[in-house]
Amino acid sequence: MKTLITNGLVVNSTGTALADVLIDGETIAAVLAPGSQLLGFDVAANVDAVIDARGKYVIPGGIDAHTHMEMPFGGTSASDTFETGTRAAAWGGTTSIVDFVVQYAGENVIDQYTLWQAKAAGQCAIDYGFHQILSDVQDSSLVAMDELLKEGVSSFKLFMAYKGVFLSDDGQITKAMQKAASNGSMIMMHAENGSVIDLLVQQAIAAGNTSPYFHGTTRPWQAEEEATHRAIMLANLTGAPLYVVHVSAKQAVAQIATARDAGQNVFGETCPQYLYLSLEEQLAASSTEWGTFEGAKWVCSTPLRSREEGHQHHMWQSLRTNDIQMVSTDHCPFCMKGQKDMGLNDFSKIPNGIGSVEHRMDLLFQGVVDKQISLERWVEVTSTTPARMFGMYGKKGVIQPGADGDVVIYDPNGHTSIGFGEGRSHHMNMDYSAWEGFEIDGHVDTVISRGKVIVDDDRYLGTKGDGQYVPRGLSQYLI
Ligand code: DUC
Ligand code: ZN
Ligand code: ZN
Repeated sequence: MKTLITNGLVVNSTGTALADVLIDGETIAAVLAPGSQLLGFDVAANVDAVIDARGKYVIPGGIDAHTHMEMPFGGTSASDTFETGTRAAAWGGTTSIVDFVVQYAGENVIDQYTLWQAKAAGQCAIDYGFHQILSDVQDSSLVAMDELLKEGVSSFKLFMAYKGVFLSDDGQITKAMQKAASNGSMIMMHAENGSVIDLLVQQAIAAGNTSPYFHGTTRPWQAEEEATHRAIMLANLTGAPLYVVHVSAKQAVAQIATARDAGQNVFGETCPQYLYLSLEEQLAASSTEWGTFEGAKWVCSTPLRSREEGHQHHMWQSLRTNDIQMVSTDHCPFCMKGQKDMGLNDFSKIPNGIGSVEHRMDLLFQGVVDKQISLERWVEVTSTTPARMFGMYGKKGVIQPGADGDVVIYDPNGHTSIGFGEGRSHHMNMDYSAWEGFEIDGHVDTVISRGKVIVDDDRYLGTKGDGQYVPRGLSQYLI
């Protein structure tokens, strides 16, 4: 199958050009001057399909490097399976995810990796890779870090919060970092001080402060800044590269910026929820249906921060200045009925997470419209940097000959209404939308995954199992 996308504005992180894009089979074969002439040969007359992208952007497919499909967590499991979550991602212009294999204390890392490969096999709508979560860092886990590298798992996530579930102590973190420093892999960190949070949560519940709002107040920015600083110091000690996930506090950004300015290999990721949503507007929300429990829809960790304190504004600024390098979703959806409502009388029992995998490309494009980031930076933070950060660049994250045919045609004159109402868009397996009512001045028109059109004109044309496992190399930000 040969497809030619004509007359679009090709947007790479390095710049834009009016060009035609030829996809041959699963691969981009050529990027041509508009008009599709190649040494007098009429390309358009010799392909199977021509897609007219006049007036539209032609961008590399989105890469969401932080998702938790069907993750067992908080006494339940994330409501999107690999099948439903990757299909929703495709609807929103994301053509690759990197999900997390979970290892809880006592479990064997390689056994868990094998289990996650089996869960995802034949299910995904788009390409997928894996990071590996390590909780207790057993001797066998350190050996597994070398073995997994050969399998294309080049990043390992540790948690400084969730005691008894995921938390690794500083000694365990140091051990894993020493291994990463020696084998070239990336350490990803959930940076919140778990002991402090556990104490504040206990005190809040004892005082009768049980509503979702207190999820935010018991995970203060100081707990994020402190843990971020500690993670940076341990990375400095060991020489490991460090990627801090879901940064939400401006003070944590400052720690990352300081370390980067000092020459350390430290990177920061934020998520759409920390750019748009807040403690005051969402976590404190009440509705007729849910009363003061409405805020449970937005219980995630790190938590939504105060708009009065200016975290959201600072996060957009940090994306512009490259103090924060990329945007993932931390997609971890739970339904209100039967999942979030486990915490009706105790916010600490609300499963942590919100669903955004479908909307990340749109929400960040709105940042272009609102002049928060440039068009090229949109592509960079949603596709190119994730590809480079996690060893996929060249095949992913760029429109160039030799790259996978993962291409999105985005209409800047289109419109997307997010949510469940009439004419709105929502395909994730949830009974609510964390983004209900958001209006986007743009629209994902066509999504092509390895040369196959899987979304076109608001129709889903893909099939379960289209997506393939992507073995990843080392981060291209490291020497
Ligand atoms: N935070 C969430 O909100 N959900 C999944 C795990 C995490 O760290
Ligand atoms: Zn986390
Ligand atoms: Zn996460």
